[in-house]
Amino acid sequence: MIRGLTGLSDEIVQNIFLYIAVISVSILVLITFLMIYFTFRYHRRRNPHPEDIHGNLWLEILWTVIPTLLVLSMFYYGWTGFHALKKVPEGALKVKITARTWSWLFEYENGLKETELTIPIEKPIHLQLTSQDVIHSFYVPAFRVKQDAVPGMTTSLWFRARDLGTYDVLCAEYCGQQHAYMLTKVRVLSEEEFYRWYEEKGKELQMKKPVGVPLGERLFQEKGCMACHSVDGTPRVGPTLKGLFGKTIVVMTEGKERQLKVDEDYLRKSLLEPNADVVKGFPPIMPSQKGVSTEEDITELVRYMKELK
Ligand code: HEC
Ligand SMILES: [Cu+2]
Repeated sequence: MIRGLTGLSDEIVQNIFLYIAVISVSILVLITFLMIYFTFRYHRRRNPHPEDIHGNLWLEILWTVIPTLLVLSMFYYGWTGFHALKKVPEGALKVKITARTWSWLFEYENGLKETELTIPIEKPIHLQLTSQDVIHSFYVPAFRVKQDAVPGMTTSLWFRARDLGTYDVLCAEYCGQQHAYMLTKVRVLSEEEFYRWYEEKGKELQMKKPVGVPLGERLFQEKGCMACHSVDGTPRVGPTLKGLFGKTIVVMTEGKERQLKVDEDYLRKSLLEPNADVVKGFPPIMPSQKGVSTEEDITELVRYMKELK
């Protein structure tokens, strides 16, 4: 058995990758060597009269059996490795991941919602993924894990971090214009530090008043609005929300152009039915908050946007 097959996901993937790479390279070297060797050995000058060979039983058995065994062994290690990656150890820390265009949301068992994944070292982490819109893929190269997030279903994944530090998270499934910027981090803390952080955040959550960042701004980040909207005037995929309230804008309503003055109702409608009035010059790609955000969250977001002077 390959070492580490029951251990960490990065070891499992690493070892199987190495195993397959070593076999592939050996075969490449062997075939290339034989090719060159035969070119000289059976050159026309040495073998002026070509000869037909009518079968060699042993040779044929060998070159059927050996590759079959090699390929089966790759399958065996791939299969058991896959199972090890799918079998979540007991006592794992559960985190739900929601992917959407173009950001990640991590939800802990105490209800805490974060846009970066913070985890304790050594502890197995059990991730359950889903998507709000299109297919995304959660990919952490440092841990050798990758799993699709598919709308309408839950997929799962586990891993364990062996070193402290911060690691990159990417989306590995092309999901539209800002796909390449669908980045975030995994922060690995010591167990003690992690639980301190976790409990502090949990307390803030219960007080319903996060310390530091105002609620509206926090929701704006948590719901991934900033993937498409800036609040400082720079245009992104969507219009900037700076100074939007009270402005007169041009929208397309059922294919017809019309002007309107941005009020509270319009802001609310923009969240719940983003495609009813599409801002002229922008694509109709904003995901609806219907069924995703609570009434209170919507109210808070609208209040936040009204104040973006
Ligand atoms: C995937 C990209 C994307 C995300 C995520 C997104 N939006 Fe949008 N949004 C757009 C685009 C594109 C438009 C312009 C087209 C339209 O009106 O549908 C828009 C329009 C708007 C408008 C109307 C703006 C105007 O100038 O009239 C508001 C308000 C708004 N979004 C708020 C939000 C909030 C709040 C969130 C987070 C809950 C959010 N958006 C998330 C892409 C996005
Ligand atoms: Cu994606």
